[in-house]
Amino acid sequence: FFLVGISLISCKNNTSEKEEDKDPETKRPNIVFIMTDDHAAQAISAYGHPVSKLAPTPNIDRIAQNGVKFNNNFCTNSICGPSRAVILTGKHSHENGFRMNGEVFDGSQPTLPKFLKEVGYQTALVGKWHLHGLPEGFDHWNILVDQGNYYNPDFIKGKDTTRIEGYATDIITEMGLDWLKNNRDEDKPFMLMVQHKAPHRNWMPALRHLNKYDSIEFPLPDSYFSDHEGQVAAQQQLQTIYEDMYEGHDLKMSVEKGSDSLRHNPWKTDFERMTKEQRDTWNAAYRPKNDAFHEANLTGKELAKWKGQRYLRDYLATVASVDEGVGEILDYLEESGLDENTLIVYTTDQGFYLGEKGFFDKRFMYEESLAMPMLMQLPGEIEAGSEISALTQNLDFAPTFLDFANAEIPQDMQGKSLRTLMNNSVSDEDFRNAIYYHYYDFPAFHMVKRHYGIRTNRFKLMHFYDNIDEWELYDLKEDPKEMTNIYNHPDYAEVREEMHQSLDSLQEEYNITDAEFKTTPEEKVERAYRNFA
Ligand code: SGN
Ligand code: CA
Repeated sequence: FFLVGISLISCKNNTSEKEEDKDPETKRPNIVFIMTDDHAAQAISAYGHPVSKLAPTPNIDRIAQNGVKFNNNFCTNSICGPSRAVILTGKHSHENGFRMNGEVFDGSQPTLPKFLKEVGYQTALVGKWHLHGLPEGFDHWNILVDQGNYYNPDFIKGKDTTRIEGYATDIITEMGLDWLKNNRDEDKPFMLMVQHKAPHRNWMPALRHLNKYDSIEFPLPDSYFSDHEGQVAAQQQLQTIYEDMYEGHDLKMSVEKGSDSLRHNPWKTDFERMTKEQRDTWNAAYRPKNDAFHEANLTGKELAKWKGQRYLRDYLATVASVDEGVGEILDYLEESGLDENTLIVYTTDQGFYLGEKGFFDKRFMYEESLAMPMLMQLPGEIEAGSEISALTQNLDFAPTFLDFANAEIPQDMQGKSLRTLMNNSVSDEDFRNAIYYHYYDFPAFHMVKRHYGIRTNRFKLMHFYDNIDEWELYDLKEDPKEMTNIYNHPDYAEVREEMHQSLDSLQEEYNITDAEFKTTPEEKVERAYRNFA
């Protein structure tokens, strides 16, 4: 038995990657990873939210129909750069070193694309990167400068920065397709990452979609005018649609009737970089809507609701281009037969608010920003139309992809392969008891306080700290919208104790030391300056 074991192991080791991939039985799957920026689950019709029913995403939904929908997938730190760093490393922010936007990712550390290359995969990345520094571990990359712009964005490829005329979502889709069709080595399995800017702020739709949702009244959430009772950090944020959005830049409101000049618009470049033709088409679409707004003379809550409507219409119109792009990629994968052996993933870097609690943006550990939509398909491995309710995280992408590539999953990765869930060898309940979260980016845009916490299937405990010391506890079964903080409720004293214990043990498991909770006054000043200068 011992000898047989040895020979099996050595046989496996001697098999070269190419041999393995020549046999259709053992051929490792390709990976097409499509990630948007700030795409709320409420805006993906596969997730069934009322808003998405009025603005469906039929192509993104195809992935759920062909494969699996994860219903409890969460980020570890609800902000762009950190989420991307977690995806690349399979490690929490304190381990991969990228805690806040604006930091520089240490590209020399081991990452998913590097591990995949080692086992013979070809790796490519197009679109948003936002980790500062240049990508490492990719055979091919072409990335947006910083956050990227919707119109005529600048891309960095090697040493060159080039402005490409057109609409960012369409350009990035095209770049992904071009690589698939013309640039890859057909003898190797590959991972292609297609990473959109949309639907990130300031939600500028494509010219063909400027009027797409004008006739639709989207439902605003019940909590739109929340006063955040019992939620001190929420009372002090700056991400309330009707208080903090810039009327020009974000809401595209004009200064007066008949004018195309925008109200408050601090980042002029988003509009100034449009060509005259683009701008004319844009103005022709927005002028009548803005004129009607001026005529209506809205104030108070009516004005606040109008702003929510304008936001949702623009946001969902930017999603429309994403959905079309996903459709084009799926069509190509199907026509070429590649879909038979390609793990196709749709996700976004974190959740987002569509007016819940009055908010836009993300950052908070409340459900809307914590949740990350995640859909995957791979025929033969993933049952079509299935759903998984296990507690999963962006931490799990890297181990999952390495597992599919038959590569070793490094011991120090903190995520877990989701393959066991997809082949039903582990039940949803047994996969993970609780997820850990930690957000650090304060002071910064939107002024959401630093906080950390855990979420189980039923409860959520969070602690806001730094220049505040506030605990919140929610019973997600009784109060899924997290309106009532029950941290001090006597009926929940026992739950609170248990949650504290789980939090402590999870922090120990993830190697979290006291240093994680400290900020120096210099760091605070430096960050505040960097964000608001
Ligand atoms: C920009 C946005 C913010 C947003 C951050 C982070 N302002 O600064 O609203 O929170 O990005 O977003 S904008 O007016 O410049 O768009 S993230 O997705 O990159 O984390
Ligand atoms: Ca984001």
